[in-house]
Amino acid sequence: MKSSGTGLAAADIERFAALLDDAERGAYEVDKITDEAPQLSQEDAYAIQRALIARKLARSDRITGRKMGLTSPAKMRQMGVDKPIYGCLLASGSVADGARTPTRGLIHPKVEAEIAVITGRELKGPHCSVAEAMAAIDFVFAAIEVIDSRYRDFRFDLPSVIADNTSAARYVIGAAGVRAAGLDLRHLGVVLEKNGDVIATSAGAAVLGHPAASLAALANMLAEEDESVPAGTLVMTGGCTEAFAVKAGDHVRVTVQNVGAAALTFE
Ligand code: OOG
Ligand code: MG
Repeated sequence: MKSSGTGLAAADIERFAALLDDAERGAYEVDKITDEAPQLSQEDAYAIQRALIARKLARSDRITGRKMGLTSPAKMRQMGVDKPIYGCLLASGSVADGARTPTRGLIHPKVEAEIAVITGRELKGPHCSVAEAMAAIDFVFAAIEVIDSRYRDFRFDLPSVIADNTSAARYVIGAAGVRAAGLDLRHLGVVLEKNGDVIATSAGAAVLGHPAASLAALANMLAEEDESVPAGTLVMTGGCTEAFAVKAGDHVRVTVQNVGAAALTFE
């Protein structure tokens, strides 16, 4: 039996979703899906991602927002993948600003400095422009994403990482955001610190030229699934810098100029 619109049998979609779900819950690495299914299309990959999310929702998890990934040159270069992707943020991954979070339960976590937004009106693709996306942003926050690929050695290709909910693991949204009106998101400086040392610097423009371009790209990609970005959606626009490995004891802080900061300690 084929599932509609994909080349993979429905049973295979479920099997790959279960493989990734189990790996995340058990905190162990697995071979990337394309090792077994080299022809995996992007469509198949998003079908696996949806099945993976459905498994989590069936255990009473909740979708808290969306995330974009591989939106900056630094990330694309680091991962050897050259196209933006999207995934879901889940309540189980939310960590309060300034809180401590265990590394136990993670495989090989890395942190990313991100700019997050909350939308004030619905955005619908496929022709959503950067200007429309900018006008739809109500609030802006500094954010940290903790990514944790379920794949061996954090190595993957585009379909495999899409299936794995774009390596999503945990995230921190700065406790205090600011209104977007009047902010020039392109030119905001972004500083990533680990244990008090600056380990990377960037600017909003690193994210597809403008963080709102990432939001527009999300709306345009979701249009392919007949979905929109509803008003009130939290969106992480993607790492502005490359990602950095972290271990227990590390303190991470992301500061976004004129916006605020987000911090997290691993234990
Ligand atoms: C994929 C997820 C990338 C980002 O912000 O670019 C991502 C990965 O690099 O593991 O979340
Ligand atoms: Mg990210």
